[in-house]
Amino acid sequence: MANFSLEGKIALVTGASYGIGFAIASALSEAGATIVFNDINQDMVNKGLAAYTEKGIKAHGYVCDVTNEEGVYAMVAQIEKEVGVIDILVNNAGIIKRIPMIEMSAADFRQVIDIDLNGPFIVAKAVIPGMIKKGAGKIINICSMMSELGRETVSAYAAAKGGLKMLTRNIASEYGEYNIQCNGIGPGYIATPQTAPLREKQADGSRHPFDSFIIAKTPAARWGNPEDLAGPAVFLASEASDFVNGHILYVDGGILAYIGKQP
Ligand code: NAP
Ligand code: GCO
Repeated sequence: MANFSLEGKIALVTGASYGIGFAIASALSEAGATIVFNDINQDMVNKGLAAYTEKGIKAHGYVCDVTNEEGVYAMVAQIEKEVGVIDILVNNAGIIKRIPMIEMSAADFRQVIDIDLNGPFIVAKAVIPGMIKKGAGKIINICSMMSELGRETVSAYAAAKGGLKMLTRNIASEYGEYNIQCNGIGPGYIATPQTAPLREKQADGSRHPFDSFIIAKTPAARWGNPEDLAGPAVFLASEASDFVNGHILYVDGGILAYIGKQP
């Protein structure tokens, strides 16, 4: 039987006060890992800590912006002192800005790239030395359908998530020899605050057109839930995936395999 246990492991999940990060951290905890997470302000960290406590999880929360290199290094040093050396990193923190490309400012484009691509680079490079010393490590980058596909209004996000796919393959290439596995999870359309505007009911109570569009594009005929990512995350964080490296596991209810429902 493959070993899916995370007993004795320390997992850092970025931006995990709620949403996909929270669901992944909860699953890693259920598999035995000690959970550490960060968010950008104390209020969010407190909300996260309360949510973990409610689930019976003793998590460690830190205030840290993943784009602040000095701040990330300080956080990783503090985690090593207070909790231990990180075995598993989940680069989850991310934002999206839905703006038609020719109306988007370069500053907005840069901000998305900074959080969604530079952030994972910074946090990964801060934890890799500890993993090398330990002789093992797991990095999971949260990619997207937009690592493969484009669509109107998400140029910066697609550029960042496409880049994150290649950063994943590069980390696998560069540090695989140290027994570090770096893989991605590409969630399909998942019901979280990030996608709430795409699911808002119309004034007449009908579905948002994008909501109907996603149901028609998904063989599973539904949005995903953050919990749909639990099993794939535990797999990629555990010894069960020790020879899986540089892979993007799409958890999309079949979207990438499907041409879409005929009208
Ligand atoms: P979400 O609900 O918006 O949560 C994102 C989290 O990241 C929040 O806790 C947010 O904190 C945090 N964050 C943002 N900027 C940060 C920064 N600079 N430093 C630290 N933390 C930061 O998003 P989600 O839907 O759970 O998505 C999580 C990840 O999955 C993202 O990378 C997203 O792109 C990806 N994803 C989502 C979907 C989907 O359908 N929902 C699909 C594919 C991929 P604040 O709330 O304080 O800003
Ligand atoms: C959008 C969505 C997506 C999802 C997700 C898909 O506006 O198209 O927000 O980008 O969040 O990343 O996998």
